[in-house]
Amino acid sequence: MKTVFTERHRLRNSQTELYGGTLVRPFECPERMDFITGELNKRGLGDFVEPKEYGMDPVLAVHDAGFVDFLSKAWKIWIDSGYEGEAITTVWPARSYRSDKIPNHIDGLLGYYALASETSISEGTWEAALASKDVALTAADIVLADKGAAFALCRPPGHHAATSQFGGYCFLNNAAIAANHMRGKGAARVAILDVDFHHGNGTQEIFYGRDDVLFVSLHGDPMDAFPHFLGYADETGSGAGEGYTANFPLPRGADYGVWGAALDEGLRRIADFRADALVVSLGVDTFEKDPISFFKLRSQDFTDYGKRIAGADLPTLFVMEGGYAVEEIGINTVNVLDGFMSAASRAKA
Ligand code: Q9C
Ligand code: ZN
Repeated sequence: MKTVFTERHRLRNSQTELYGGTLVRPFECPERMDFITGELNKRGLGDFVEPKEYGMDPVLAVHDAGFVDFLSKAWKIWIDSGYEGEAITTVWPARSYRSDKIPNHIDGLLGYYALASETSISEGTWEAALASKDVALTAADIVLADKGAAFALCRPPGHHAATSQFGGYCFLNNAAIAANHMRGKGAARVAILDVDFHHGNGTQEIFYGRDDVLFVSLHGDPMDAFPHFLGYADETGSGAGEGYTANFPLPRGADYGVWGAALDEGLRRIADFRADALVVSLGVDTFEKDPISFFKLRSQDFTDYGKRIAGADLPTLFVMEGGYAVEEIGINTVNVLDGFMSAASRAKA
């Protein structure tokens, strides 16, 4: 299986994350990629491809133009306003405010376009986000051409990024951009399976009213886990999209028995949908040692679920999302790909 990857991810090198009342170095750090590329090489899977440039059309097909314009300029506006640290959101259009005003001041703009305050915007963030969506699009085209499988080693991640909001370490929704691109290129029905520990609120929102993209997500119950305000089981889609969103919120301490049963149910939903292609939002923060999550998957469980995903027998695009147990992120990620390839007939393409 080919891995699409670029060193340009290093342009995202924020030094601040607001966590537990202090500014810490972000959990979502560049070294994450070093452990994944290192493990791919070690296990003979280092078939790396550089991304092509796709421009903005595939981005604007899922994201709001004002939001994209804001992201492209946010760092400059922030610095020009005289601030010295990284851009951290401090105010929002909260329930008692109006939400129809897009302020001029950078503080107001950040609040309008941010979902959360842990994700600082830093110099180079936009350039890294652009490279990341190109990684996803390049891998999507490989999957379409081969009817096989490919790994988009994206950083920054994307599944929290909504039509017009960033946050949860995400800026552009790589998986959504890729899935929508595949829709326009011959895959009439695309299923998205989001196995990151956190609910893929951005992906869900982008496709909520559509019946051509099925969104299935397994995640920590938002009553107890980020993003807290979306990802409940009663969210099933709206209008034409009714029945095309399926959430599996799972409790603290969920082990592979519990998680795997939800995966099997999600895979049944995907089989019923009769998809032409599958996009896997691959976060490995379900690992027992993840520092910010509360599931109990062991490293060998990742191999097993890779095999189960291969059972869907679909052209499959893996898109990297979260995973913060940095020392083990390579092993767990490559275990999924390895398990998939060991069980998939079409993976060899
Ligand atoms: N107390 C991804 O995995 N903060 N994003 C959690 C925990 C945000 C995770 C706070 C976590 C975002 C792509
Ligand atoms: Zn996550």
